[in-house]
Amino acid sequence: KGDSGLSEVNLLKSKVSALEGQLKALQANFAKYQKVATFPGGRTVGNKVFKTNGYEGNFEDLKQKCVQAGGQLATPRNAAENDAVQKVAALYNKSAFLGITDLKTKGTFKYLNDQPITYSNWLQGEPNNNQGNENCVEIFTNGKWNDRACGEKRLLLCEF
Ligand code: GMH
Ligand code: CA
Repeated sequence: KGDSGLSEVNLLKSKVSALEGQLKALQANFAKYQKVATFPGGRTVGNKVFKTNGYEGNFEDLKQKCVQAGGQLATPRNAAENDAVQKVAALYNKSAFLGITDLKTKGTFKYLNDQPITYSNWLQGEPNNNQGNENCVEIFTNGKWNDRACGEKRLLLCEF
């Protein structure tokens, strides 16, 4: 068993070494695709990618397009994520709809998973439910939020 134990160790060493090489190549290729994903209309925060394709539509249209692409509407959950979303909106000089509404619970804004929001960046005086018809949330190019009618057309901004 002595010899076969040694050769097993050597076999494992060569396998670990091969995996290290493959991991290094994968990391380099991953770094390249991060650049591809964020040029020019994307930003990353941790493992989250925010991205637009320049399309504009109403809330339901945008929501569906993000899901169809394998993501969901951008949902900034902290200041760093809000900054990333703001930068993409500013790049296109357009407001975007977020993945937040009070459609089911008027007056209480929730994520698309029905959980109440734990971060917000409302403009002073918002949300004001203007004309009793504002159940969606737009983010302005300065990063501030405003409740807005879901039928308005805004920039598509998804997260992945
Ligand atoms: C009203 C006023 C404005 C405000 C808009 C906005 C619409 O027209 O209170 O000052 O900017 O509503 O909230 O979504
Ligand atoms: Ca409003």
